[in-house]
Amino acid sequence: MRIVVLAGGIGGARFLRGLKSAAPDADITVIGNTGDDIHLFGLKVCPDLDTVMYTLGGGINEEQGWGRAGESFTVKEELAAYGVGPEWFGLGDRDFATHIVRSQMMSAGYPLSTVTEALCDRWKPGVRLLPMTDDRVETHVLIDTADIGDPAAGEGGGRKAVHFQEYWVRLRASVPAHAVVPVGADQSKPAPGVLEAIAEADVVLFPPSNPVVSIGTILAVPGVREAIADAGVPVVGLSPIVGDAPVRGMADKVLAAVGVEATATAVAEHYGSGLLDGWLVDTVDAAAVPRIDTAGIRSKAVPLMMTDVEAAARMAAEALTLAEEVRA
Ligand code: FO1
Repeated sequence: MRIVVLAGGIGGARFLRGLKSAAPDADITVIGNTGDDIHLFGLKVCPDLDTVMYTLGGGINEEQGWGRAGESFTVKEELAAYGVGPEWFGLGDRDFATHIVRSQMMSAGYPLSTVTEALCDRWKPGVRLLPMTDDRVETHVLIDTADIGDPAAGEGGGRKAVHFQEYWVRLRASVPAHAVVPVGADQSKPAPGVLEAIAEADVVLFPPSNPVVSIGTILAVPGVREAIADAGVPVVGLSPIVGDAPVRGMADKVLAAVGVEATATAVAEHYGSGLLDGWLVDTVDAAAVPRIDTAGIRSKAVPLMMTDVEAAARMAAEALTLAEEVRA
């Protein structure tokens, strides 16, 4: 069975670990979000690609869900000693090596997809990891300068765009987001293999990743949404919202920015029945199933807390079962 998964960061990676366990013989292609990418210290950092690669390759810092296990921060300390920022983004020494190899290969002219394949030669994630595009896309968030005491605010403040990572990590999404913009998405093209993987898929899955800044960004690459809608195979998603709150991260902040309520139902309707055929909600949201069904999306309530690999495997199995029910 050929499975295509649109994945963001931590939720997507943990789901994929369960999917590999639930469908060990499946041929899994991951289309990874690159809107979180950030250029720091002359290096290109790809948080969502690295989180998938490290998680499936066995190098992830399990508690954090990002970065490497067994990290040290000597380089980070030395950069700070030079007064070279930003200090708020925690890059470890082992992680730096990934960004150095990636940046070196990209300055030699290799596209991000080739670089990702080369990095995966080491990590062997057991899936084919494709960036959504080889073109530069970076998500920016529009906030009020008054909310961050920005000296440049002047009277009455105004608004400014900050890089997603600054909003997410430095600001901890603690201020309202007025807009979320995947800068460059409109001009980007799907990376080599992306449209082919979707066309050849037997099922497409939307894991419990952030519907705006992760899956939404992947769908913003021209051609991707249409390819999935036209693939003619079941598209099944798992709600990242449980009991009207995001399971982790701060998805509700960016959902508000795009006018979507933080509920399992609202996210399903946000993707739309033109795209989604099935939608798993957690058992606490079982009351939402009839309304989602009415919206033309086959829904089912199952436990959606990925407490360990076995729980994630059960969720993945439920998603594949729902896909077969939809296909029938
Ligand atoms: N998240 C944090 O909350 N704090 C950090 O200092 C941080 C550093 C970091 C470094 C490399 C990397 O690949 C991810 C990192 N993340 C950090 C997580 C990152 O912000 C998120 O994983 C994604 O961008 C959202 O899914």
